[in-house]
Amino acid sequence: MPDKVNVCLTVDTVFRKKSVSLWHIIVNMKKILLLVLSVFQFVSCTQTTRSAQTKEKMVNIPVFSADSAYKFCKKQVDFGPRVPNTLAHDDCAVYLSEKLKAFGAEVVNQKADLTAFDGTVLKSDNIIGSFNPKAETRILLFSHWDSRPWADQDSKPENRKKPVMAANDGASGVGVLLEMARLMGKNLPNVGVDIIFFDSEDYGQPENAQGESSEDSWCLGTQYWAHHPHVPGYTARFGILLDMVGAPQATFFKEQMSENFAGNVVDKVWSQAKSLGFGQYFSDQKGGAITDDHIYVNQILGIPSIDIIQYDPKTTSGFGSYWHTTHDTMDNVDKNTLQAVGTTLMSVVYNEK
Ligand code: AHN
Ligand code: ZN
Repeated sequence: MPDKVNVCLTVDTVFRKKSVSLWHIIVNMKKILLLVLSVFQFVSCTQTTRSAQTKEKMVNIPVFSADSAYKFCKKQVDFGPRVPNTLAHDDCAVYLSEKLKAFGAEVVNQKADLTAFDGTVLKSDNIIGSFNPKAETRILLFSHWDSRPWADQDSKPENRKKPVMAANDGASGVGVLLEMARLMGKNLPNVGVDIIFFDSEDYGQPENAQGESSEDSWCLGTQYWAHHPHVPGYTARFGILLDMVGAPQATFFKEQMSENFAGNVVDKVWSQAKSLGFGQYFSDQKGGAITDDHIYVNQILGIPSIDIIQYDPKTTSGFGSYWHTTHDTMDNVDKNTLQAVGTTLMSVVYNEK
């Protein structure tokens, strides 16, 4: 904390210039003042902020803890698959809402009955946590928190009806956002921030299902919120979706629809990542177009939104080999990847004015 040391030296210099006849009083005052300043310095140093140079001035950015994000991720997975209409799902919803509240967010639980492609009514719960709720300028950060009910991409046919543990495909994004919420509650950013954990993203129609395939069978929670935002007339400067952000050595390619709708936001995030030394995760290569929660935020609400989503060129799906399989477990979540994503997003948010 060199800036705090500077404060002490300045005061010291000023006191040396005082009259000699007042020497004893000054020495005593100096001791008291230095004591007060060192207490202040100690308190400041415990805030664990990182300074970053922007074009205009230094900003203090709280330091993202990957250990903490990892724990938030594991806690969700420990409930079991968070498939809508299950106890694990409902227990996890309570956990997520309580966590956001404990971190100081204003929380809304947006419950809705949403009908899936197969007619199942999903008792859905979008969980919304707002920081600086009255601020007009807002940033939207979102992830889905539900688990896919079927591991339909599993290599073993006997696993394809089992639910997905969704460590990466669900819990990783939420874990990063919970850690950001923890830090934001202690040290508010300049702008308003809304964190939304969307439900019922992953109940989409399997490729081998009967009937016409429907892209809109995915992202049901987001579609509902976009039509019924928690605040009437809701808008935000931009939105960032985190989807599958925990795999070891994940690469995030520039997703096509993010580029089309919000190219400047892609540039903002990718250049921040690069300047922080995370260029190996945030690749400059173009990814394909992905139907994901950001599409509806862009199309329905007109909030320019991007998707940070793993692209794995080695697989035919383009997603990680664990995707929609029984292997989407904590073994596939890596703290280094969580660190890269979390640190980048903290810089993005704290540099907004
Ligand atoms: C489709 O598979 C159509 N979109 C991917 C959205 C998704 C599912 N993200 C995570 N799980
Ligand atoms: Zn999925």
